[in-house]
Amino acid sequence: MSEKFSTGADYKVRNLDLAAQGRMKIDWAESRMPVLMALREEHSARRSLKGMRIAGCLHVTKETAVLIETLKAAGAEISWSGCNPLSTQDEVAAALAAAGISIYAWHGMNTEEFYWCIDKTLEFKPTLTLDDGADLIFSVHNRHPELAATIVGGTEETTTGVHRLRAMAADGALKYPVIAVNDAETKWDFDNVYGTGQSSLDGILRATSVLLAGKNFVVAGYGHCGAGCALRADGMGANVIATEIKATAALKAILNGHRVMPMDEAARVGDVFITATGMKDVIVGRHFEVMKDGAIVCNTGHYDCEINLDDLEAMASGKRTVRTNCEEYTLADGRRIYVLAQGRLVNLAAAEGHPSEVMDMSFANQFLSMVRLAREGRDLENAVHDIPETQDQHIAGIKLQTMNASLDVLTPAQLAYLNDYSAGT
Ligand code: 9W1
Repeated sequence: MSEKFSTGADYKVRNLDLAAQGRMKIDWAESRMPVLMALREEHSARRSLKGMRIAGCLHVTKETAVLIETLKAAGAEISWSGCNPLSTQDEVAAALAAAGISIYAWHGMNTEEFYWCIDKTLEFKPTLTLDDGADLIFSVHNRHPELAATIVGGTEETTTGVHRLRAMAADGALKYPVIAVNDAETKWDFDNVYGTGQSSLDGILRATSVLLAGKNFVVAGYGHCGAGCALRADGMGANVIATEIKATAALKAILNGHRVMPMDEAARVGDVFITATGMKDVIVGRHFEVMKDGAIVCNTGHYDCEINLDDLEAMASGKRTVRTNCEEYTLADGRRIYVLAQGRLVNLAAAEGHPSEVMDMSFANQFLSMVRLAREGRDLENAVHDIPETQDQHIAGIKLQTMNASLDVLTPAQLAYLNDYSAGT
């Protein structure tokens, strides 16, 4: 890899010449993130984050750029790094550096560089931390504990991060309050169902260009992500089959019009398989043994362990890349099986992650949590705090407004009826 970088007093990115391209992508995302843009207008007038220094560690994407520039517009100073070595979009990082944001991020960095970038963002002694995976919070606690005293609070974007922070809080080890952005309904529900649903189908289509109508589309795991994939595949005319280990989830799949069967049966009839379980070894050798010629297999669940590719490699007599993100395995009897994105997350590797419209609500939660911490972080316990239900309704309400949808409002008489316990029902 080329070791050329663009560096300045307070940034390090791959190539500053990409800034114009990056700005175009940010403009595109802005036009599709109306909630964040409405919050930008409101809070830039109020300077709600004036005096705050925010260190952020989150995927450097066009959507994150809209969040960063909204935080800045509200008066905060920013220092940013990427939270995943492969998710950084170098052109977006360049555009942010060119706009005067302190940013340390480039695609393909190694672990040592990753921590170097985090440490650079901590140099200005942040008052707030914004995390995706809790690396900033852990870096403060484990390597720079002296910084905790002046940190008012932090936020965390992911399920895994929130889980670990709750464990930390339970041990009394958490040194400042953290808001669990993940647990907002306008975050996880929409990310998992609509974000993963669309982007996974997008990844499958980009990698294969197959017709989904009339195909047997097997979804392993009917949780939120699986249900989102099933919803979209169904909408494109596929016959959806779900596999499950949990009775209530399987029942939902059936009542949503899908079939349910064990993977041992589904393997024989499926045309396209997608795993969304969070468990390893969901599709293994005995399933590949009975699959139809031309079957397509991919994953949108937990990293790359849901499909056992070692089994497939051992069975295959040949393997070649036939399209971008599409590998053909030929078995001894001549059947061909196609694996997308080497079993890694197909929505990230073969498509572009969640659409901007979905990230709009996740990041509106991040933004409003930063504003809340700036205002009342000093009064919050050193614990993991939930997003208030009113914030979910506020964000969903702005989103609806931007979609020209309005709600009905209960009349006083209806409200009284709701609370009336004097008469029977
Ligand atoms: N997050 N802006 C890859 C994304 C990696 C990634 C990851 C997203 C966004 C799931 C966040 C190749 C964006 C991100 C584009 C991309 C995520 C991991 C977003 C979806 C989550 C481990 N997790 N996400 N857009 N990479 O879409 O910030 O394209």
